[in-house]
Amino acid sequence: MNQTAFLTSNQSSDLKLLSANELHIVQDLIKKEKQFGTLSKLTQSFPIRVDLAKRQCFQEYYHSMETQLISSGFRYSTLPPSYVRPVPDRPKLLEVTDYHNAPIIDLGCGDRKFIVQQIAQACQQYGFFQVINHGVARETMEKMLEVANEFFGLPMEEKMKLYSNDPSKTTRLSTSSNIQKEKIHNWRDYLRLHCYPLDKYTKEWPINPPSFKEIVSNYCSEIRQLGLRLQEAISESLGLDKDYINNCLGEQGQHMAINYYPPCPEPELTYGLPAHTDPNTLTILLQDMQVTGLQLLKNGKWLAVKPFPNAFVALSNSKYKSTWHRAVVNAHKARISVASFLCPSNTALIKAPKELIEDESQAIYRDYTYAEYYNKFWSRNLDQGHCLELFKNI
Ligand SMILES: O=C(O)CCC(=O)C(=O)O
Repeated sequence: MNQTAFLTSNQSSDLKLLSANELHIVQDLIKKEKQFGTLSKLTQSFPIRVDLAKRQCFQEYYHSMETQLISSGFRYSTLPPSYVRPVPDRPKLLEVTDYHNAPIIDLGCGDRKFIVQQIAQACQQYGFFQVINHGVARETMEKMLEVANEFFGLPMEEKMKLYSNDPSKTTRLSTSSNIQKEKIHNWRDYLRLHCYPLDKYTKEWPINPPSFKEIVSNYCSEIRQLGLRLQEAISESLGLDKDYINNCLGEQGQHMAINYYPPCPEPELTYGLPAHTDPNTLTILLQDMQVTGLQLLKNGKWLAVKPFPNAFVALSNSKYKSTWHRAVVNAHKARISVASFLCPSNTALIKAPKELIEDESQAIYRDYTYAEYYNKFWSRNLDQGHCLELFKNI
């Protein structure tokens, strides 16, 4: 039986309750049925309650728009085909074990030498570490996660005001990763903000929730202090002067991705974010305390990093490993993560410190400006291999 017949024969009285506009949306959805595999499930719920169906119709309607945000509150019962990964490229969740010895560094321990040693070890062996006693107030972290949740809970109309697929925009809400380039989408919506200098960018930021700007500005300032401190320690751990990295990267930019991964009907078929490395100096990740999702690659195996109370995950790039990481999704719960990225200034020339190589011919990568690297990164798919490979000396 086709959907129109199903609706008109069983639900004609209920459909009369819909306004002309709503009816139009329902009809439009029916026309789109072939495009959207979930519609049959949607229409099956019509006999239950027309108001529920109406709500779902609106949400599916928004989803059918060009933008495809998935934080609409609509609970899909199957994964839309454009999110389904081919079999060899699925997360194989049953094979993933916990990252038991994930390094945790106590920045408040008072022993600088020990901290620097631990950082050297973590960056060489793991490419990431967790930090505790990091100086960012617990309240700042909690409020950040709360306001992020509130933002993604806003009505679609409100969120859509910020929607853009243009990576050069300094404030934008988008979905998946690079929707214009990729073939298969990721189960994620994200709000991407430039955050430094704050007074240049906060005027573009969301005005809702009303507390957003204040809470997020505060969070960004505290994170920047932490990031610069970590880069000093990383510099020292490489045997360089503590200011070496901060000096050579110029007036560093700061970006933020507030990631929202809605409950996913079939988490084993897709990713929130597929395996990737980040295109910046340092990433400081605030994880949802309730829902795990971050996984890191170690010796060819994916390991899940459980959120550690009040800790941040720091992912480093350089002589040190640039860790492959990914985010998987949860069948029942939404997950939030907040990634803060410290980025070299656009004109900073990225090159191996001469203190670390005997002569220039040993440099594995050619020199490049950060602007060149960043543009290359966004011109490709997220999971297309490490962007740095393109800068290798031949
Ligand atoms: O959600 C996560 O745990 C990872 C986020 C991430 O990798 C990113 O935003 O680049």
